[in-house]
Amino acid sequence: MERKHRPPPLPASPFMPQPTVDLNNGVVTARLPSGDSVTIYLYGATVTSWKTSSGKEQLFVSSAVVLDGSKSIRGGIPLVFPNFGPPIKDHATGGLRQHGFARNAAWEFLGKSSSESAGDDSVKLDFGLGPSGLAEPIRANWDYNFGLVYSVTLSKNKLHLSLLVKNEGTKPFEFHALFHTYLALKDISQTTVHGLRNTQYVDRLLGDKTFQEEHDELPITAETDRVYTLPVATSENNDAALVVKEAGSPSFVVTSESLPNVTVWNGWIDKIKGMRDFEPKDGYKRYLCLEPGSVLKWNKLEGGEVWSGSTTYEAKL
Ligand code: TA6
Repeated sequence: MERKHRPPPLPASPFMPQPTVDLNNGVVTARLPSGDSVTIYLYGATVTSWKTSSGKEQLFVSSAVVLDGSKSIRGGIPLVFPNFGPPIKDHATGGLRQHGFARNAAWEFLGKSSSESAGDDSVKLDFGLGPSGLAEPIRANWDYNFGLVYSVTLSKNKLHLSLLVKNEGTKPFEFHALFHTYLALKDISQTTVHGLRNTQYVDRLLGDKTFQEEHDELPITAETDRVYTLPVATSENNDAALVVKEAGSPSFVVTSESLPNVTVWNGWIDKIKGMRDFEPKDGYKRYLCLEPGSVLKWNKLEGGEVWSGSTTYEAKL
């Protein structure tokens, strides 16, 4: 029986700190009571900072980064959609730029959500992009009615990224999607990637030929630009996790869902020397791009269909 004059629900305790989320001048910053924080530019919905409770920055951003919207952000986590790599001739994305338009587009902040428990330990930030967020020439070059919802969830020592793609129109379209994450390192020469052994990879530096990875701990000792195909998580290896190790200790654990590929990229000395917006030039020693995505085969959506893929980075140091 309904009680008369039921007291209002108790608010989350005023004494338990809550996550904070600010939006200023096109930049969203979220902070947890634990001190973990994340910063996202609406330009490209690019994550430019992820700090754990110790205050340690987990992402690499070039000190010559251009943040005025005139070019994609060099570092952090740029988004790649609808095409990975250089535009592909004779494909619907052939008129777009390298890595597509998502990282240069004006995304909308859709809002935040966090669990109601007092002293919450996570906050989810949602961003949206549709044809209206694209400059006319780009819309003309890829004339499909698409909808993207990109969610960034910050929790203690973890950053979860999820991209949902919807075909809002009737014409089917094909796309690639990838999180182009620049992980911050102390020293690339002390860094290895574990979890790729026996997987196949396309070597972008060797004519896109396919090889099998022999290393249990992959060292990065020269320019590296490889797209791996990961084993589908099974009951045996249900956590098909990748582990970035520094001096033998895990520094990042990376797990993904519905993303069959991961690109491992370090431009090394010469490639970085040629990048005007990449500074300092010895910065190649302090980053590794570990980029989960779905990029070796086109993903196809019929009208009304939806695709989603997600990745979780856990910082261990
Ligand atoms: O993901 C690796 C890669 O495709 C490399 O080939 C290199 O071009 C890198 O992306 C950076 O590309 P960007 O267009 O951001 O300069």
